Amino acid sequence: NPQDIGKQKAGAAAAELIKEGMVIGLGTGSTAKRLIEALGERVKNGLHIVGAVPSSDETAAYAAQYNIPITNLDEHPELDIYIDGADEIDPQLRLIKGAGGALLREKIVATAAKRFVVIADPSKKVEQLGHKYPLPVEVVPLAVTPVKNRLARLGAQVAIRERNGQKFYTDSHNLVIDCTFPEGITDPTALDATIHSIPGVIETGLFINLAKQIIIGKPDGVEIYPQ
Ligand code: DER
Repeated sequence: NPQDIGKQKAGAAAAELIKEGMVIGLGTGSTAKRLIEALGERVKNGLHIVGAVPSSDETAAYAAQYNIPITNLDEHPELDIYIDGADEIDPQLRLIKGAGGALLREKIVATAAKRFVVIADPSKKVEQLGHKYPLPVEVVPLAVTPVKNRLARLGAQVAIRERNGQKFYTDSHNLVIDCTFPEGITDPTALDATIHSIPGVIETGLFINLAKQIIIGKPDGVEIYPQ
């Protein structure tokens, strides 16, 4: 379908940004998988990268299938580029991420990169964050109930994320509270700071002042901005 074609085109375009000898970071999700596939093709055709830091165990396993050399932030604390998808992208390039549950490691790896490029289909572009996707908040399990209650007091509709009827645990063995703000998020920066001030909160899915460029893939081509 057009969305999948768009993701594939955005992933392929992003793979072209990866140059010989780079150390890169790989995102998590279906669009990131399109990048990994395209990069795998280039590696097969002789591109040599020093290594890729994955943002999840899932991505590490997927990249290994394409013979992309895996490394870590101890070996390479500074990356040339990080490429990942997003759930929502606003006009100021602020993001909601974390539908795939990898938000903590994604934000760690994104922050380690000189350049964070987001790849997405047009459905991810929004005027205001919070209307299409909930905001994921990663929480230490022992604190999940008081944190859930405090997030509710901020006006969020809150739910502890489950997968197949079980509580979902992240790669880092934390829980995720999905926060829905029915009116949208008017001040993402303030909300991020408020949520981070709650003891037991590890990370939020608000990515502010991180993404440098966005590649939007459509069936008829890609647009990258800002140039
Ligand atoms: O969970 C995540 O952060 C993913 O990167 C998400 O933001 C995008 O996933 P998708 O490419 O499968 O839509």
